[in-house]
Amino acid sequence: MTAQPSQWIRNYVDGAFVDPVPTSAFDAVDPATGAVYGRVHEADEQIVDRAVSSARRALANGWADRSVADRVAILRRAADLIEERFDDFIAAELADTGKPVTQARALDVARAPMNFRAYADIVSATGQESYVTELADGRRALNYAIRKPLGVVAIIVPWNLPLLLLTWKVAPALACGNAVVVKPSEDTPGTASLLAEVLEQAGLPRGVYNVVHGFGADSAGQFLTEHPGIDGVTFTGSSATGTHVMKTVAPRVRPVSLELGGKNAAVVFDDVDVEEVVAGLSRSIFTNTGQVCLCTERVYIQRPVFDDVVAGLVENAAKLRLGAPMDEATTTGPLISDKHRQKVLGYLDLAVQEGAEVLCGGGIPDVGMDLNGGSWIEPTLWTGVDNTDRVMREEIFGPVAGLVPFDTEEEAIALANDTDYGLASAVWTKDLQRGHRVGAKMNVGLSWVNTWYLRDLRAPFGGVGLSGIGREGGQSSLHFYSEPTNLCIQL
Ligand code: NAD
Ligand code: 6OD
Repeated sequence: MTAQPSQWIRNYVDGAFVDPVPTSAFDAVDPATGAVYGRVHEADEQIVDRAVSSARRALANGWADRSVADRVAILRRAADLIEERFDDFIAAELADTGKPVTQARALDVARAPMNFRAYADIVSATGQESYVTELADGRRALNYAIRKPLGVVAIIVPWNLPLLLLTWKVAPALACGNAVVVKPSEDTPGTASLLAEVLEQAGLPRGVYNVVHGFGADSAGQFLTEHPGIDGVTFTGSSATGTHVMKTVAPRVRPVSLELGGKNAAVVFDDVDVEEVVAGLSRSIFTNTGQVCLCTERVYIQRPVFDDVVAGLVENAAKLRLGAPMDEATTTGPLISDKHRQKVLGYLDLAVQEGAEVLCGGGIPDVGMDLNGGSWIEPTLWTGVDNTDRVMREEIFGPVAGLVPFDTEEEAIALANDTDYGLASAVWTKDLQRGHRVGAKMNVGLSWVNTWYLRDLRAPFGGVGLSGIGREGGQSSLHFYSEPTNLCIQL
């Protein structure tokens, strides 16, 4: 028997929450305890269709033609309102993810108003291309581009940084005058519905923001991407699903932005301050329990400092505090679900079969009676692995990393680039010339030097290879979420 919901998480269509249908619903589970805390109304084909139609109507009713100043005012109000309801967003994010409150405050929820304000600033400050054309026969023309919204944009996001990644797409889409239908992950539905309340209060016209809940195949995700009323799809998630989404929209030749998985490398040269680097690497391996697409899962360390860096990482892993999300001392939460834990545990077993030496972790921790029903996993580090091992080639998406020694700069570059993915990398060195040189040779969308996950929202963000297609962020987002029309006026 299904647990009685203490809370309904509802679809939001045409400016109103849809009354839930108990027979068409699934459990919302708190991954820190494994307890069901609510029920989510799964959108059927009809609800998705109504959401897309209402988005189209909202465009026709004038949203697409509103001035930039009008749209920006709404984005700024939304940012203020998220801050006013900060604790509600924290509570929803923690219920869905079990992540530590300290992280949710500093990263996940903090980034939501930042995303809205950043795109309010970017769209306000952006002009249009224009050229005065002079032909050989003496004629002159003024060529300029006007940017129109794409139209109805489907936004599909994953569970790891739910609100951050949702607002990262919703803000530029609205800034450019689109109407959106968002499909959050089935594992983290809460904040997308809460955002609907905020956007309504901020004055967003009905139909401009719609939320449909559900799964991928044979559910809301598929209904949305197959819908003929969609003018573009922006997707963040796994490379396998991204490929599928791309195929689904291909027959209708719609723009697709894909932000996908990673198997990110860090390269540590022997001139570093070991303590500093160990702190940086510990962040890049273990943040959000390794469930950030940018997290490091492969670490290449120059031989003279190999033992010291490895020892420091193991020492830091032992200091991580797994615990209740609301406990201020907790550093590390659970994995998102037991399903995902089974996948990660499979890789922990595989690493041993592949000959890895397990330096720490490798299994399920005891986190105490109240929490043992959650999907907890031990932070795990390996040596004795190399790039031929599956655990060094496939994205695991957990708090794990393989540590490998190298001798020369060329070898390090080759090892880091020996992957089908290409999202992010981090190079650690005191030699800034080497930092520029090696950083530029990383075959990734985002190459950090002496830092990790330091973001400027104006910069292009995305990946190469299996890590995605296209860029979002700053002007790249404005390009994706709008279509230019070139007006050519003979003078
Ligand atoms: P996922 O691909 O399983 O799901 C992502 C979203 O797609 C979910 O909302 C899901 O319901 C939906 N979906 C699944 N099948 C679908 C289908 N057939 N049609 C339409 N929608 C469908 O990914 P996940 O497990 O939720 O997230 C983890 C993955 O996301 C990791 O690979 C991670 O690296 C990646 N990720 C990438 C970035 C980035 O910016 N590059 C950011 C965060 C996460
Ligand atoms: O910080 C961001 O803008 C961003 N898109 C982060 C993606 C993280 C992946 O898990």
